[in-house]
Amino acid sequence: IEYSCVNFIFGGLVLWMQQPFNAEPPRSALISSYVTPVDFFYKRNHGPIPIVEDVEKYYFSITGLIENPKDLFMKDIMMLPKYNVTATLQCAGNRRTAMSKSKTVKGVGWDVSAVGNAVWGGAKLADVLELVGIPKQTSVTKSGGKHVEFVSIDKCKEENGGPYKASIPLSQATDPEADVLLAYEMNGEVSKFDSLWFYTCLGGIFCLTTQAYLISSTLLSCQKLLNRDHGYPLRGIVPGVIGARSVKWLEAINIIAEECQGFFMQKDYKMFPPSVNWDNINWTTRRPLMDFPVQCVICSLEDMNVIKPGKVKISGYAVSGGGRGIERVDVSIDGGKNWVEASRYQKMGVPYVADDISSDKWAWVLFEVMVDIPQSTQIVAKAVDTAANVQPENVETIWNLRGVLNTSWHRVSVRVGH
Ligand code: MTE
Ligand code: MO
Repeated sequence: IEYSCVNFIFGGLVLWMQQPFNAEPPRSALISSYVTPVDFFYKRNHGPIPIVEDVEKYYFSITGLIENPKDLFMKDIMMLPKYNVTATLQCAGNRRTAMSKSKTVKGVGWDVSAVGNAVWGGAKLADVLELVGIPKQTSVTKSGGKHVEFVSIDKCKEENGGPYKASIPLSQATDPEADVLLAYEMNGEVSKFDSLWFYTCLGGIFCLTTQAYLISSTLLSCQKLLNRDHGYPLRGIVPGVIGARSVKWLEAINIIAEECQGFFMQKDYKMFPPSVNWDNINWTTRRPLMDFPVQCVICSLEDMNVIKPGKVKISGYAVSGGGRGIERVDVSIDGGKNWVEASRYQKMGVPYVADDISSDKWAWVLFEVMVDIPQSTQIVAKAVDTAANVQPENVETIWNLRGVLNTSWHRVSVRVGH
């Protein structure tokens, strides 16, 4: 059964769909820390969350256009050098609801929090591929492999019951600088809660004893380094790229000649012009979305909040894809006529400088600025990335039927009351 749009607050997350499990935190939670705690990290699933019971027995295979296909166990991955990469993961559908206000779009009705910033711990995919004989910086294997396809354990209806999958170019996968990971840790946190808790609570409504049993067994089985909702025991992390390419619960990695032909690469997560509708769509005319464009969101205010006149702190996040940092964040308190520059940071109290080598290039910056708001108005925020890319002013100009990549200027209306 699917209960879409059950707007249900559970464990601090707003639940959009119970099955598959899709939830996001309230926007204010995002700015309370630079690294998003696992419990406040959005969860986006296309199918039921698989349960890997015995991590000792877990393995995935690397096959396809390579000389020596191999099965790898967790211990093989753990033996490789471990990297901690701070990277923001953002769903291409983040801010979809705002896009659907312009004209209906199809998809989960995300607000502005289908995004989170985590420290992912794991092996570099470039090192893993070296284990099976593919050198660093390879764009094509001897047998003609040009893409790396991640295949998951979870099955979804869009794939007609087949696994969720996606691919990235081999050149990116074998580039150590691209920081693509097979991650087995998230924030170094040992996870306590996952969506099983939700089902447990539902069960509890009907049977208290079952609940007690389930809670204890969930507790015992949840001492995992990577939360089950986020891909336990192993997931891909492709920094700077839309979330959909960071495949969770890896079952296999295939080296293939052409881009992955799966549903989520070819029939979804593409951006079409505003003129394309469900009757005239031709999916083959567009490429799969990869790098995220520059994005910026105000998190300290909800639409139509009532505030007192006077000084207010406006804060939020800004992030761009492809390893491009954030150059500037502008805030307006008059609907976009006049602007002030906000200050930016990644570590609390330390100002962020876009070209500083110590900055986390795959991660968001948080911004804040004090403004004086005398009367009801519209507050706007927009960012510029280090390649001088800017955001579109209005959502209408980038409207697309799947409601992806809404990176238009973020606007919140506030009412000033006494
Ligand atoms: N991987 C699998 N196996 N199944 C999925 O449904 N969803 C993708 C991606 N990887 C998905 C997946 C999408 S669309 C996003 S935005 C991110 O995972 C969300 O990751 P998270 O749930 O850890 O936040
Ligand atoms: Mo997504």
